[in-house]
Amino acid sequence: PDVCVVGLGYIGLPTAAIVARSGCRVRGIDVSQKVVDTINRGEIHIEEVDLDGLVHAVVGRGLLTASLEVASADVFVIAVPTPFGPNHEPDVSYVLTAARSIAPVLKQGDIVILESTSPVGTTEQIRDLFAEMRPDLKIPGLTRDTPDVSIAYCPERVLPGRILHELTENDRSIGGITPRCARKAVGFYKIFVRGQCIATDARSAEMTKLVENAYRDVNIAFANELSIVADRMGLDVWEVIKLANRHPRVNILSPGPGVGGHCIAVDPWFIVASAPTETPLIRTARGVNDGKIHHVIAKADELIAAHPGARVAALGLAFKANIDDFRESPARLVAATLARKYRERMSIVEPYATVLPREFEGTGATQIDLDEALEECDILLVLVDHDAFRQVPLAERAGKIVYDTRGIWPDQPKGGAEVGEGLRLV
Ligand code: SAJ
Repeated sequence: PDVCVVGLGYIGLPTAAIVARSGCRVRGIDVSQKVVDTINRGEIHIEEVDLDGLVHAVVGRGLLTASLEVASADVFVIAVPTPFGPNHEPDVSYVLTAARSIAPVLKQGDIVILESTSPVGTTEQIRDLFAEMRPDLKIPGLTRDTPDVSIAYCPERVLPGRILHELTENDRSIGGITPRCARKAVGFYKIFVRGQCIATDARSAEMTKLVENAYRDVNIAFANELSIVADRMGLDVWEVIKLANRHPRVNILSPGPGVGGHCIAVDPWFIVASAPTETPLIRTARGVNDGKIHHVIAKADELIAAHPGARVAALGLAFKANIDDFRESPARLVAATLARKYRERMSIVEPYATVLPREFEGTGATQIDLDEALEECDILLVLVDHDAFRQVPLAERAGKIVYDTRGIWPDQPKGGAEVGEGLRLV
């Protein structure tokens, strides 16, 4: 089939490239001329392992082209952002705009699939929009006859840094507006997915995606709450979690400086918005994870203030390990808040950033490399568990004051709070 992927971001572009690799002709649509031009040159505007080579290859073979305009195709995949508003209410306007752009070119036999994380009911909104804009077509769910088009919801569940692998290997939940729609959409995913394609209804598939990320958020909140409790009780949370996880039915996740990224910290709110009074746990988990950021800021602030003149290195700005994605990153918020206060005393180590984000401008904080930090800084704040940090041997950090929010250095000696004596806070 000819495929049209609307939205060429972190999900749309890798999906477009993988579908093209399987031999389909793919037209990718984006609102940004710059993005369109970059892709048509065979280059990419986002960072993801091995994506550059793949895009270069499929553009070179003429299988993937990018454009500003939607055109006729057999399958349409919508992968545009669904942000939330000031009161955490989901904003599906990009999804509806994408659907509106598809409606005029829809023809009999076409399949339209929504992949964007969306509140329950959004796929039905697309159905209603098509019915309104195309009274000439038989729309599934609204006709007793065999419908002319198929409409389905299929969330992506790929992990940044492993997107190309997970796009083909993960199982997919594929929810049709009708069972026939689901079957048609499954047929499309089977072209490039090696994992199982499981057919369901659209509303269940929408909820499944939200539930997966809310599940993780709630579990990380448990770990983050434990870390604050352990801190208060003078216990090493990492030791306690390690031991508890020896129980065959316990698997506590890792505490950190908060939850970042564009999914786990966002999607739970979509469930809360649909059922505000029935979601005390999900809402509280969000509060715990956001609160952990401020706990880390307060604790780091206290530590730095207690050591006037000591030089501080913040290790990491990314939202998680080994990626160069700094959006919605707790580490970045912690480092920037401290940089505004401690200015020249603060240095930032981020091997995945060529320059510091804009909010560091004018703070006086500078970017240094890991070697310099280990030689020149007295206080090390571990904010991201990049492998490069994890691998620093004890000998190189023995005399440092360490605040290890990720638990990457369990062998760091606990000691007095004086510079040179060594101290490990968790
Ligand atoms: N984190 C912790 N402790 C942990 C695990 C994660 O503090 O034990 C933090 C990370 O440091 C990061 C945040 O949580 O700041 C999220 O990281 P992540 O690796 O858990 O997830 P994401 O946001 O990269 O991707 C998630 C994945 N969802 C699940 O694992 C249920 C991915 O499969 C989804 O496709 C993606 O969200 C998405 O797009 O929705």
